[in-house]
Amino acid sequence: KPPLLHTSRVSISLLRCSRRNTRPLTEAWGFSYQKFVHFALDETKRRTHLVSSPLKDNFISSIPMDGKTQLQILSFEAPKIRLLRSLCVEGNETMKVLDFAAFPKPEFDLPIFCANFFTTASTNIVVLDLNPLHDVISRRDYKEKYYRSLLPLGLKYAELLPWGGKITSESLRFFSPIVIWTRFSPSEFNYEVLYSAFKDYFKAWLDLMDLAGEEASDDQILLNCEAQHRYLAWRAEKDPGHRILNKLIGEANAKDLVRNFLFDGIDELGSKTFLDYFPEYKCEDGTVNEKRSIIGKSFEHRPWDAAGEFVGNNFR
Ligand code: BLA
Repeated sequence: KPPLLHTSRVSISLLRCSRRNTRPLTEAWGFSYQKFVHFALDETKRRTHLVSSPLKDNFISSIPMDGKTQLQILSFEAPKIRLLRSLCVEGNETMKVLDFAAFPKPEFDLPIFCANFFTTASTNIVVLDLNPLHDVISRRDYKEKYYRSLLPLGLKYAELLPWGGKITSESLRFFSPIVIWTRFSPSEFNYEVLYSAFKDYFKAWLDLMDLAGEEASDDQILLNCEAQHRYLAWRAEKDPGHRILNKLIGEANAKDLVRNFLFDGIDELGSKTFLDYFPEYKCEDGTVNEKRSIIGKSFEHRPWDAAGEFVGNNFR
């Protein structure tokens, strides 16, 4: 039986902050994703031995920017963490970005922590999740092991940060029953909720990490390796942020950043190609279809019910 994990509370200060307090932040640019990153690093350091990874040193000098935008990258590793990395884009009046992820070592079947926030003056696009390493629909045991005790946490935020509408259908297989996929307009209240959700989700991930035991069999480690490699292959090829990174730092630098920093491991954890994993993207001439989605967008409503059962498009 999986141990019952604590499900953190939305902080009291947040509850005191009235829901009606949704005044837009004209000075919203004062807010920063840096505090999210600081929180995560401090919290991780309290729980494990975090060491700086040399990965990022290869990039610092190779990123020409427009003179205003700052692109901050950080990367670390720990006894159970293969790669904990962060990309933060700020200093530009038109957007802010946080792409924060933690990838476990293949000896552990832990989910992948994933926080992707894209903010402009008019909107925020948010994906926050403990992305499952293995398929939560066909592998019920995996879902039970990691998500059953987290469902109350997911439900709380599903109310505060409601489902963001139709998405690339293919993305759904990388999301968990507690995924937060939402869009909202900038307001102090919304940022407080998002910060609170980030803290709670990250602490939940660290709790799982604390408890995780090393796999006993080499076969299982291989399966974990392949599952993580498939995930990296998906994101390195189809992440919606690529176009913006291309614009910011040029195509060659963006490609390098994506393959050797954001989704580092793609050349080490396996040898299959994107098309081996996702053959439906193969064009007649053998190249990868540039479309993000073959099936198209769907899932207008949250495709999991309150008990964490997958209901797909049959939302009632
Ligand atoms: C939009 N980002 C999105 C969307 C999703 C994600 C689901 C909605 C559009 C869609 O349906 O595809 C995020 N998709 C994910 C994640 C996974 C996935 C995390 O499959 C994981 C498995 N986003 C970033 C970065 C930038 C960024 C670094 O992470 C920019 C530098 C931008 N995301 C971005 C933009 C959009 C977006 C501009 C809107 C564009 C669009 O809808 O195509």
